[in-house]
Amino acid sequence: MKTTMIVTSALVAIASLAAAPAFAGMPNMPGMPNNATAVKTGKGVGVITALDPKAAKITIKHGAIPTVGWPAMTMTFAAKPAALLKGLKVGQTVAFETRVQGAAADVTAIKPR
Ligand SMILES: [Cu+2]
Repeated sequence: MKTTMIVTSALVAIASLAAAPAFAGMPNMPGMPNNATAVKTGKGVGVITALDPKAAKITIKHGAIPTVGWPAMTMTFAAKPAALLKGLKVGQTVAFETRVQGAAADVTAIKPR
């Protein structure tokens, strides 16, 4: 029952985001037009689909993060600091914090869950 309620509220969040014209370009989010330069932060949960520690990059298939205006998607983040990626593996489910400014999205904290 609890799971059903969480899923339902997530779907409502996704549906309301999808209705907003500003999200038409979401599949290409890192490069999407974005006139907002304000810094936003959010917490998400997702699965690591790619890791590039040398480039400090991590790709996460994550759920909706309402505080930064994102529906669920797969995207690449810059890890700041890069040391955050130590010990992580592709396929792990992680909880993370993100800092978003314009088209730049950083992971500022991350841990397996
Ligand atoms: Cu995203």
